[in-house]
Amino acid sequence: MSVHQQGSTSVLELHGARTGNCLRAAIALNEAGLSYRIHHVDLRGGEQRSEPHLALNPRGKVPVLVIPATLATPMRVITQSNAILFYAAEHSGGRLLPAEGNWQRTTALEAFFHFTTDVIALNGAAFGLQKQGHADAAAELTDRYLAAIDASECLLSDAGFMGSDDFSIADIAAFTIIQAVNTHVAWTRLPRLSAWRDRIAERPAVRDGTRAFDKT
Ligand SMILES: N[C@@H](CCC(=O)N[C@@H](CS)C(=O)NCC(=O)O)C(=O)O
Repeated sequence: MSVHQQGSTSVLELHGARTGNCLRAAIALNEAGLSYRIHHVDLRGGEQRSEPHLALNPRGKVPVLVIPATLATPMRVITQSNAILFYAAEHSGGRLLPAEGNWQRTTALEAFFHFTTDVIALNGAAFGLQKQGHADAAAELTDRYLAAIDASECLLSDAGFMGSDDFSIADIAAFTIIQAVNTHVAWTRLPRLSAWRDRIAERPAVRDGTRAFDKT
């Protein structure tokens, strides 16, 4: 999506709150070495449905990444966390996703989609169903995404990353959802996944991204 400049900022702006989807975007921008400003959106207060926010994202969701205008391009807006991950990857000089034609890219994407479609999407749906009082359906989806997390140990490469030999957006997608549901994961039977999680958590860009929406 691109929108006309509203004349505000010359750095990237990440609009969001302390949720898994927003932390995923923040970690990716950090890992890519992109500087950005945080704009807190008060979800409890309904700010995501305010006029200024809807002007950026008519679907009333966060995260939203605002890319400032340049002489050559208008201001642009990205509204899906995983699209923000791809934007970060494109601007990371190859550090977050291997180049096209490299088999490692395919295996990284395989792991990335395992987490986005089989874990993150089901987690979001389970959350919505639970809120609407459909506890049984929510529990069924929860069992399915926890099983997908169990199964993800076999996606770890010998080098210890999700799907490929290097850190990538697959690790970011996996780490943020696993942290969000961490108390439900059967860690004792997942030693490699547990070691991977500890290693990813120690990365400075991950540590800083995890705190991006903390209010000091
Ligand atoms: N698929 C979207 C999901 C966005 C989403 O559901 N965001 C939640 C917070 S994590 C939100 O904005 N909730 C506020 C609401 O629905 O009112 C993404 O990955 O960005």
